[in-house]
Amino acid sequence: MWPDLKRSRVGAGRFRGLRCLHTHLAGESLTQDDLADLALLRLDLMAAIDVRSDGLPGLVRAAHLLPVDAASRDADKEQNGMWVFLEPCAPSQLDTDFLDLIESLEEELARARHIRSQTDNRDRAILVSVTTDSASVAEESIEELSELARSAGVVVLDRIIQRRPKLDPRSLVGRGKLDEIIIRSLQLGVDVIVFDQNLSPAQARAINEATDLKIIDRTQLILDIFAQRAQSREGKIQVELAQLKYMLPRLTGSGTEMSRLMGGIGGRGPGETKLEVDRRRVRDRIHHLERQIEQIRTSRRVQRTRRERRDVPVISIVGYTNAGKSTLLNALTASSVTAEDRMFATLDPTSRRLRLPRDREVIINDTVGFIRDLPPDLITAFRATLEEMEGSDLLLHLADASSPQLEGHIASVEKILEDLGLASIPRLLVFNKIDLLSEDELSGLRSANDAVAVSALDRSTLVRLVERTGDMLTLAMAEKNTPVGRERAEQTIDAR
Ligand SMILES: Nc1nc2c(ncn2[C@@H]2O[C@H](COP(=O)(O)OP(=O)(O)OP(=O)(O)O)[C@@H](O)[C@H]2O)c(=O)[nH]1
Ligand SMILES: [Mg+2]
Repeated sequence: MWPDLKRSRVGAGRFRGLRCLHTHLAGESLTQDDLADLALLRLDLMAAIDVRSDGLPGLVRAAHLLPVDAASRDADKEQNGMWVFLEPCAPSQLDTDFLDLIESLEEELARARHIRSQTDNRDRAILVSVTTDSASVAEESIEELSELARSAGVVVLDRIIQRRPKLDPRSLVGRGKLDEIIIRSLQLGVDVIVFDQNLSPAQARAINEATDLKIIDRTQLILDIFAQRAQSREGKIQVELAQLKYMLPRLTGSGTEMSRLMGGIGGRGPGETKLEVDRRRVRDRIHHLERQIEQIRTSRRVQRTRRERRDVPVISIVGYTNAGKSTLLNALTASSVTAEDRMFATLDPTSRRLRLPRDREVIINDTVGFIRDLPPDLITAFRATLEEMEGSDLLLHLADASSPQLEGHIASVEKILEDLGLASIPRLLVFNKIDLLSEDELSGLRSANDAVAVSALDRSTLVRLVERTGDMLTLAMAEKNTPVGRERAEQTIDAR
């Protein structure tokens, strides 16, 4: 049994300062367990001395870890690059100066770290997805996770997919696999292990006990992106609330363990000092934030009523994250809202005025992007923002037609709209990014759906969209007023 080694020297770019010396009775070489301990505990050295049948010492077999530098890391994806075996020899012939050896290895380790921290201080991660489904489902899912990681500013060094008949309730992946993942992480020098599946508080705890590395799950990664993007006071309140709610049930330990749970990426959790207080203070903070959000909701409701009274129709562009919503808003209104090739670029939605044909003025909203399995805490926290969509007269559901996951994205968005009680608002499906499609793909898309196809990067493709939007709006507004109004509107449109 290993005694509790505490966290001494861990993370300092050094080995543990301990050598493990033990005996083997059957003359076997270092076992897989020996090597796993060497790696997991970051020991200086693991040595086994054979005990001969006459009781005298036989050969000494020893191994130590090898600092892996960036160059050899990619070239050598196998695990055997991790440790080095010393030539087995009799104890009397051991003439290695271990102190010397370890010191030079540590120097190399420190140098590698130094180089990397000077050139790139982004967090480096391994992504892990555990699935009971087919490998292709997991493959798609981990692809999206890696997009999320990239958007969070994390460098992905490796992806591991594990298929098992059922998820392990204790550690999700099972103990053996977990060791393998941790060793792989140490070998690559990663800072974070990101799980594609959400970890229960108990699983997060069990995994955290097994390693000193930072562990986060998909929800935390999404929360982290939101935390990075939040600009407005309102956005910040909403993100902090979501983070606190997610973390509250996970707050059990104290000290280092807790700050590790709280850390987020690059330490951007909801303020570590704020959190190194007890659960009661966290709960107080949650109540405080919830009250603030209530106030925001009330004042927004007032604004909305005022707007409705002025009778300016409202259109919201909704859709999966990165579909091109902000780009479309820019194209329609000649604005310059931030649009980037990363997920959740928009967190604080913008409204713009748009003049439709026949001089009709409308308000058009950009909105926060949706994603499959949006964390419930996030939905609750962002209610004030999401409610903005409630007052819309028309939703433009923008979908990235160039994505291989198009169908899945559309279904996710429709489900979320349903959950938010927005399914009854008239909705127009708009396919975006058609500039990336071939002629065949495009005509397939057109014939299969009663939808408009555009490229938000090319304003000339927007004519049809503006027309359809105007028509649907006319219908929607007429319906809002009287059935007769609707009939008349329909006739006008038909006549045209
Ligand atoms: N090729 C092509 N790229 C597009 C088109 N529309 C948008 N993009 C690109 O898609 C990326 C995402 O666009 P955004 O407008 O930020 O997407 P969004 O839906 O607002 O995304 P979030 O705010 O992150 O949810 C950007 O890199 C855009 O340049 C298009 O029609 N064609
Ligand atoms: Mg956007």
